[in-house]
Amino acid sequence: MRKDLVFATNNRHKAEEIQQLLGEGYRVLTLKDIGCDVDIPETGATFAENASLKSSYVKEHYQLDCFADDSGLEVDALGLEPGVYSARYSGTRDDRQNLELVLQRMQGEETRSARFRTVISLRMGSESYFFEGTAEGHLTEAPLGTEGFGYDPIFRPEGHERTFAQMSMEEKNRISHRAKAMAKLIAFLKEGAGIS
Ligand code: ITT
Repeated sequence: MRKDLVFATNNRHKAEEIQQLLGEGYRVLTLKDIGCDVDIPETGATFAENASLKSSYVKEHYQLDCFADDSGLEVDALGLEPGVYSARYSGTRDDRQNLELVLQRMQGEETRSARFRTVISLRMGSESYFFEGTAEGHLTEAPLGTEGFGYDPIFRPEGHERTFAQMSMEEKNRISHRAKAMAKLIAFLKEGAGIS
């Protein structure tokens, strides 16, 4: 039987990616699916705090077990920015403007190491759990590829010749930060905790 899981997100790309990772055994419900149209404030200073704010909001207002993630890009030469500000780095939610600002700030910079980081917060019953995943890589000089979202066109993962945006969703899902954090969440759920 398919289990319902609330994923506290408004980002349909992420919901699609995670549905694919979870497979047939689960049905991922988004905030829209449960009738929640609140833009839950992400005012934390860390990915864990922001993920927790989102999962706790659903738990407290809908009494549903829920998980939420917060992710972002950490660029070493920019002191780990954009970090928790990834979604609005340029002051807008426009992916193109955000990645252009990163490229602009990285102009002439030789140290181009960066990573995507995801932290998942799971609120189950009265318990709270965290799962983390990272994808190490380097920033390109210019955007390459049209798949994915966010900073995918400027991020080339370690050991690969192409950016995330030049990979299919399946290929990205094998190596991404979110996939790694999700794998830990799935392993935890399969250990028998279960979700009601
Ligand atoms: P929700 O908060 O509604 O879940 P969001 O778009 O804000 O959606 P995140 O907080 O997880 O998603 O991510 C913040 C930003 O970090 C996101 O808008 C992208 O710019 C970037 N980002 C996160 N994961 C990414 C990925 O896999 N590829 C490219 N960019 C990513």
